[in-house]
Amino acid sequence: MHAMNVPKDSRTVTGACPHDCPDTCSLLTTVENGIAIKVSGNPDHPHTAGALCAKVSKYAERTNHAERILTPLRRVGPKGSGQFAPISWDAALDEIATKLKAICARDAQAVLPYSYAGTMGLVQSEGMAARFFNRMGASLLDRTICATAGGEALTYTIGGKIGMKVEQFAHSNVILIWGSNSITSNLHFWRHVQEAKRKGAEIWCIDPRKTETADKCHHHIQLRPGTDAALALSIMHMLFANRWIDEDYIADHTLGVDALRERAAEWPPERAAEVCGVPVEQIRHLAEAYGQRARTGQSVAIRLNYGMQRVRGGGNAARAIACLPALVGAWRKPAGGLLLSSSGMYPVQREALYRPDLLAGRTPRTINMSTVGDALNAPSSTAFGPQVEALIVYNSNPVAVAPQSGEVVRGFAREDLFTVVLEHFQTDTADYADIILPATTQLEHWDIHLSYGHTDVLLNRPAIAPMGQAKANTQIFRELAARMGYTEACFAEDDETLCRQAYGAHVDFDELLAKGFATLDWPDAPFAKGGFATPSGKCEFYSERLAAMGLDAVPNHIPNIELPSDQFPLAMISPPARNFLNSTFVNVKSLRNMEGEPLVELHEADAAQRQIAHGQLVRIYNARGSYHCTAHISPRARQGVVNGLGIWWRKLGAKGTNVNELTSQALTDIGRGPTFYDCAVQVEAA
Ligand SMILES: Nc1nc2c(c(=O)[nH]1)N[C@H]1C(S)=C(S)[C@@H](COP(=O)(O)OP(=O)(O)OC[C@H]3O[C@@H](n4cnc5c(=O)[nH]c(N)nc54)[C@H](O)[C@@H]3O)O[C@H]1N2
Ligand SMILES: Nc1nc2c(c(=O)[nH]1)N[C@H]1C(S)=C(S)[C@@H](COP(=O)(O)OP(=O)(O)OC[C@H]3O[C@@H](n4cnc5c(=O)[nH]c(N)nc54)[C@H](O)[C@@H]3O)O[C@H]1N2
Ligand SMILES: [Mo]
Repeated sequence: MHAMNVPKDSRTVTGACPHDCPDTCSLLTTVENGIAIKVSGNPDHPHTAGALCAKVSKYAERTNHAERILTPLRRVGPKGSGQFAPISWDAALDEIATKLKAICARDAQAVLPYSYAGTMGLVQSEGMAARFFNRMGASLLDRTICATAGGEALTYTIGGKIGMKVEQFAHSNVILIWGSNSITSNLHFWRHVQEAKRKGAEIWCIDPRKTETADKCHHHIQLRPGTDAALALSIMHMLFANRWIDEDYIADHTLGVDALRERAAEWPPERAAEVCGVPVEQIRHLAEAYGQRARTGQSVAIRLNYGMQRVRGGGNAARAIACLPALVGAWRKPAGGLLLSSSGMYPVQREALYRPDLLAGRTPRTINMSTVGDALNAPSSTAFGPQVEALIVYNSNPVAVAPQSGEVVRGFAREDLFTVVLEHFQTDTADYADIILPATTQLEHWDIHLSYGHTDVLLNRPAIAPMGQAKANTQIFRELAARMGYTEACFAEDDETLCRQAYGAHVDFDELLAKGFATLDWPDAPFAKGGFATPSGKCEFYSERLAAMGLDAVPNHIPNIELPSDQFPLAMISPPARNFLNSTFVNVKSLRNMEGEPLVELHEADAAQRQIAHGQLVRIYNARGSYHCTAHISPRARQGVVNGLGIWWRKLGAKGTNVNELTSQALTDIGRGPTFYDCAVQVEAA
């Protein structure tokens, strides 16, 4: 390009991708005349390596979207009708503060904040919001909707969300991609797999759906949903039986091997093959690849992700899988072991940032976000506490993403519930607001990030000024705090100060300012000599802590709640669509066009049995509701399992439905998480 074609005020600003994805990319935003025109991957950041996914490549399109909410809005039609009129910031904040003060005078616990990972930034997620709600004494939110089953299971086993460094997978000899569609949801990890593959590594995928990732692996174990613990226990069975175990590592660095051996003895491969619905030879082959290669000194690694923990036994399954590396001594090698999440490696200064001291000795009740439908419909009672009277939603779209939409919608539709939604767009949730407040996007505010898939800290600088009248979440809570009469100095701190507080002296902020990222000190082979973060310091096959909670101390297979029945013979899973990020980007036209329409993948035999043709409109149903979408007869579906790819906006789907009409509010064995993929349905031509 000729230099004279570049406008004078063209510049590039370094930021961080805010999305709920393990990759946490470093972004370069090109700004011309104050407008963000392009977002690209930072070539200087090793984990990003100059490449973005299709979705975030469209981040400028999303930010500049014609339907961005750019002024505060007040409801003018019936609840849920989505009819709003603009109001001033003063009017909006005054009304909210007046309502909240009246409720707090009775019981602040009647106020419920509801938020998740619309932005993963430590500052714009809970930075100022947590201070505000702690000072108020509002109900606490148990943030379980994604990762607590696997996360807590890992904590009980190896001590936290810690493990291998992601870049080490490039040097592994065997990689098990377990419950993850990496090409869709963890693209930058997939690069390392490709490198390992080029060097001769053997790659396994364990997934009920024949994903684009499964297509590119050497082996695919297409098991029934919710049977991963059975598979893991039968692998252990073979490891013990063939002595493909590392006796020294087990003796020095693990707890409870005898109990685990006994449990594994109950799971010969034949039994697991029956439960998982896969050929027994496949299980034998996998156990051999994993166990024997480890015995001969090769690096065996597991990329566990969250797809396998969204069922009743998800916690136990994650625990069973997390025991495998210690059994074979895989942790001895930098390219061996396991990675589920790296978020526990970060020294986040939570007390400084979130200020739990502002609770001042109060212990508000905790409400589980995964059962928000039930919570909103619950009357006051001694067990529950006060009925929820006000709901403040930010960084989340619960009407679309929370399980059992019927109940969620019924709760949001309550005329006596006062709902405030901080958003970029008029989502399904915003439709039910009394007041919508326009929030800034990542290109318009400061933030600082961890990653749950690598080990760098990233800083996000604002690239452009807030659009329209949008304000950062932090600023909105600052201004609300002032109106509520909260005078503590922490409510006056600006976003850059919050960014500095997030890691305190643990991260060199000047380096962040200069480069946009900084690498944590996390060892290669972190558990080569043990040192697990559990109470015993060992990998806990046997967990005293679980036993004390009345749970099985040793991992076991816990069958799904909703096993196929005559009435509902099909198992449904609802993993992410590649071009959406949960329900984000569904309203970005270029990406929606790539996904086409809401659809369910069906195996040809299941379709034939029901006389369903490819492309036909179908009704998927169970006792909780119906979801109307298009049938795709697809080789990706296992017989008996349907894949309802998520998470469409209800209002963009047929009859205003999405896949969460069908999911239940039942919780996982460990971690109080949702059971999205533990769901039996029937399908019929519409
Ligand atoms: N493009 C894209 N990327 C995303 C997201 C998105 O919506 N879109 N979401 C982000 C979020 S919030 C998260 S938490 C992560 C999730 O990241 P991952 O945990 O890696 O999850 P997914 O990629 O959803 O892959 C889950 C896989 O698990 C499979 N699965 C379902 N049930 C079972 C089971 O019982 N056992 C086994 N073994 N597998 C099962 C599904 O078929 C699916 O292929 O991805 C993030 N990245
Ligand atoms: N059936 C089914 N349901 C699922 C899943 C599944 O696999 N199947 N996956 C589950 C998982 S893993 C997750 S993590 C949840 C995710 O659920 P959510 O965390 O609710 O994620 P999103 O649907 O992406 O909605 C995030 C919203 O935050 C908004 N937002 C983004 N940045 C900001 C900001 O800076 N300020 C404000 N105020 N708003 C912002 C976006 O516009 C978007 O509407 O969904 C869960 N639901
Ligand atoms: Mo998630």
